[in-house]
Amino acid sequence: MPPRKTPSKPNPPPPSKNEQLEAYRARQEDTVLTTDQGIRISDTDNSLKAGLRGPTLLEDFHFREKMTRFDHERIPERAVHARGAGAHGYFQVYESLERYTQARFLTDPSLRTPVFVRFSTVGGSRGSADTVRDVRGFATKFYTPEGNYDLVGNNMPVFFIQDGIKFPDFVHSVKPEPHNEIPQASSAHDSLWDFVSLVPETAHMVMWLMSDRAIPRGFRHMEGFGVHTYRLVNAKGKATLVKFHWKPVLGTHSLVWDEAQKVSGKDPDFHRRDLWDAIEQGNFPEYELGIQLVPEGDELKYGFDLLDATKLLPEELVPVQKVGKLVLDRNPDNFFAETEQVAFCVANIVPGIDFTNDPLLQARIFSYLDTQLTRLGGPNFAELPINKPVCPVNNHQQDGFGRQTINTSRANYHPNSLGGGCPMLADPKSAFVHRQERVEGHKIRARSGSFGDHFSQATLFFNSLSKPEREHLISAVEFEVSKVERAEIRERVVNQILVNIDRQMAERVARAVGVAPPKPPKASDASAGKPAPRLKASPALSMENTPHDSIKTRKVAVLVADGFAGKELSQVRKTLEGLGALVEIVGPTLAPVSSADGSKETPVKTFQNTSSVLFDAVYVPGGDKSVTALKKLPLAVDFVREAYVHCKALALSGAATTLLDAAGLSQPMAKGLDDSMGVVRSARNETRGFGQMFAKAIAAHRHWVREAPPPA
Ligand code: HDD
Repeated sequence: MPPRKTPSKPNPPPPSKNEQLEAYRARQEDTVLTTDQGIRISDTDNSLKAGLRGPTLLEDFHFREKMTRFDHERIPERAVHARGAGAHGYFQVYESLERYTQARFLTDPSLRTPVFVRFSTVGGSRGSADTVRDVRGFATKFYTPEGNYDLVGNNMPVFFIQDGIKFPDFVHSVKPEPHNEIPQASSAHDSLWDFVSLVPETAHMVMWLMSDRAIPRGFRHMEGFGVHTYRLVNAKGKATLVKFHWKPVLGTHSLVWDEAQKVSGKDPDFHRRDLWDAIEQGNFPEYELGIQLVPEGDELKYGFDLLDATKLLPEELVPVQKVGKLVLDRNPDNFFAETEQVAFCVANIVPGIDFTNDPLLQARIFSYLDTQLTRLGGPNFAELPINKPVCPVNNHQQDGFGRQTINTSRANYHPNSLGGGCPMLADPKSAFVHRQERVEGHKIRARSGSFGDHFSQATLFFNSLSKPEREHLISAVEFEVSKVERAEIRERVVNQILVNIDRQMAERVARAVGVAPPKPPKASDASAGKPAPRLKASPALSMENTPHDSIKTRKVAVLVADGFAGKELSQVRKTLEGLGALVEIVGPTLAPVSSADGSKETPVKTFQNTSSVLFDAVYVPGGDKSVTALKKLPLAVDFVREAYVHCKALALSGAATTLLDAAGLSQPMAKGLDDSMGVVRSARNETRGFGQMFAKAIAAHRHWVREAPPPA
């Protein structure tokens, strides 16, 4: 029988991802302990021995199974992005994008496509801290009715290198050094800066890495980018170039470096916990999908090559259109089964989306499946519940380690007549068909001249930052490069890279890291050949220009001891909670504290077990007795001082205003800083307008003006 071309009956509608996962969930309530083979076990605390004090017997299959399973519990961690946290959710497009793409999840506004998202740091190992200076991964698996689509992006829109063949070199340089495996999860060391100083195409991404984007407040407060230029392809085969963005509804916010370093010790799970808690509390993180569309053929129209992943497409040149929403509404049931075993792959695309010839993307198309063969122990990892598509999977790929599916057909080849020609070839209209593209050229190992400008966009990024953001970036470069032991590398960073981005920055860094300042420019300098910029600045690149209008889910610490102003606290709390903030009482111990008017509050944290770096804002209600007690507690005074130094919103009323003295802050305050700088004070224990003013200060996120030297 000749193979039939199209199936006679349509595929049944796919189950939801959650329904599909339900079939795999093993609930252990009211169960009895068994071996892997189902044999009931009545003692798992004593091994089988020859005599009470005798040796353990080989015959003890329960001991051997328990031990051997434990011995093999670990799998290789990801070569990069080893540390991460995941969540389930859904994506829904606002309006059909059928003009541009035939992908169902982008054309059917009634469809809620299930997703699994994994956020990550890049360089650190699985147990490293969350708030290190690093790029963050933002990988999304869409379980679409047409198969899995993975958008494997980062929280920065560009990358370190232009051609994937340099990925192993770059990653080796940023990872801990090979002789002593130091430093963990940090780019502040010789080998990374050695690489950077020798590979100028890294310049733009290094600026992003040194910016506050590399220390996000949380996964819920960062943008995501597909980085590469992809193609959308509509049903007629017409293609449009596209750049993908994720815009967090809460705005894009960062920590400050001193704070980030302290959080690494106080709560290494800071970002993971923040994501988990938000979802458990029903505060579902939301991001809008943005697209920038460019007609095919315009790859070179903007003064750089859209195939070059070290370049971004400024939003001022091509606006980002918001086309749909991603909502993360369910935590995983099991970290290993879901977050650790999820396998993202840039090659997983669906009809309606296609690749471009970006050489970084082309390498990625190979690398992900390849690495997963080792990490997940063989080729059947797509059958793991978290990776399994919700649509039917039928092919002749069988066998291999860990095969789950029991294929019942006698025919495992194509074409066949024994299996009635099944699985049959799909109608090209519903199949993924690579878009035809004319390619012509010499076989050549070289880089296109259109990839040649490495500094213009590094400068554009630097110039687009607000002054405080720029100052933070310069301090970050000073910090990192000062950690480089070899003077010749520090010198090369200044003279080969930084000076081509911004001369003043290079001069400042040179001073800070003890190398000679850059020489005056010569006509032959790389910067001298920089094309004239189309834009002097791209305001969209500054985090200051993202939403700062909400205090939703912001964490506010309320510092109390016996005798606090109870009525005031409850009114301020009502205002803050009404606006969506999360208020936590911090006291000397976990024992209830009494207010001056007799009401009670039970602290959920103590000065010993928490710290201001774990909160967005700090409020100290009045009450003479309470404030006198707090002043005697160095940890409480530090709480206020650190919140001030990290530019967080502070609210102090009544006697609490004197805490500024105790924290050594009265001088800068007296020298011209006032309520508009995020320190909201009220001489009396009054609440009218006070909570509202405090909320406004929290929504501003940080009050950088406090970083400036106090006015003379
Ligand atoms: Fe990659 C993981 C993002 C370039 C090779 N990458 C990985 C993850 C993210 C990214 C988010 C973690 C996915 C997860 O949570 O499991 N990678 C990027 C971005 C890049 C990029 C945005 C540039 C635009 N990556 C890149 C190149 C290569 C790789 C050029 C190799 C040629 N990436 C890998 C990998 C990883 C990976 C080694 C490690 C674990 C994995 O894939 O599954 O294959």
